[in-house]
Amino acid sequence: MGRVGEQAAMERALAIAVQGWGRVAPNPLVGAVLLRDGEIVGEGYHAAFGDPHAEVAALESCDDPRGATCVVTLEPCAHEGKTPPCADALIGAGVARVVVAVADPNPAAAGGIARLRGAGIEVSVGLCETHAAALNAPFLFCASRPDRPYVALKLATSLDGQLADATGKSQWLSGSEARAFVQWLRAGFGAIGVGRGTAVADDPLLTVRGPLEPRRPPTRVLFARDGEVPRRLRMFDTDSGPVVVVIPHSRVADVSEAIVNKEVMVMGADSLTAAMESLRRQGIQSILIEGGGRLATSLLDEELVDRLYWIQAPRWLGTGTPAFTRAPISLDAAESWQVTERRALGPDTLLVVDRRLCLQV
Ligand code: AOF
Ligand code: ZN
Repeated sequence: MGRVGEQAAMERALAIAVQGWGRVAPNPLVGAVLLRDGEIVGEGYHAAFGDPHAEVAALESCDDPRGATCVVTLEPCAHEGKTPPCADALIGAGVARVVVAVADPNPAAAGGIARLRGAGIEVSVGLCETHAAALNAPFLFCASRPDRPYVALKLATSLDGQLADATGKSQWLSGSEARAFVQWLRAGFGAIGVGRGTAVADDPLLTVRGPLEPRRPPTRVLFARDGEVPRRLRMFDTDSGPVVVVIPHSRVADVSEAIVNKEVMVMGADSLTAAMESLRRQGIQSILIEGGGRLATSLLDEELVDRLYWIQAPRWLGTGTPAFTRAPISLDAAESWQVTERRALGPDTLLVVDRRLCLQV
């Protein structure tokens, strides 16, 4: 194997960090690689909430970390949290240099960079920072925005942007790889949301049913702007995790009365912005919206979407249910988003597109 540079080591650290998806939230995904003379001599990642941090896992995997460079996706912590400070562990282990992708915006944990430098360790910050900021977009967003959850939209469409054919059929537009990806994706979000149209048309369970079992089952959220909610839906099964129905305040009493499962929480909110604020107050830090087109359009119109996971199936449907039905936006006024990832999911294509990433703390 050729020599591994710091860039390649950071890419490796970012790749292994993802293995904590669904298990570490609301903590960030963090990976660390120990490098000596162009060779990887240790690596680790934060595998589960409360478990050792990435740097400590990497140090534990290494016979002799003295003089090595630690390449890590997030600033090493300086706090005594569920585990002792990583900055102290790195100092104690005698590493010579630390390369950090992004600073930690969590005031309780930050300060590791200064502490390392104070101990005479060379620290460089910013390598692969865009990739690292995309990796932890929900964590970084929540640190600077206490008002609402991080909102991601997941849509599977045809080549011509339809969510369903002209008869309303959408199962299965995308293939099995894309569906497996969605199960994995769900596991890392605090909540999964749908609009009333989708809830009625598809009656989805909205549970996580892939091989990755989430640390906590995501809360399932039904957004019913018109306040019309069926008495029974499959997603109202609270044995599979908490359920919230969001409706206008004026409908709360009636709907609470009507829904058969009394454990379903009925939340009054007169706009999507107000709904998101209430969800954050309930402790939800990230939500994956899975449709339909009307909810997706309203969220975009209200500037409530931070990321789009767009699965494009290579089929034509002509007319059907369009993903978006927005008012015209002139090219001069059109906001540019940033493609963070392009990936094949079997025959389908995944595009991850970010509105803006939080880099500054
Ligand atoms: C690191 N390395 O691998 C992670 C860090 O709840 P605790 O005690 O585990 O602390 C979590 C906080 O520590 C988290 O919010 C973030 O600021 C930082 N996470 N830091 O040095 C890691 N996961
Ligand atoms: Zn730490």
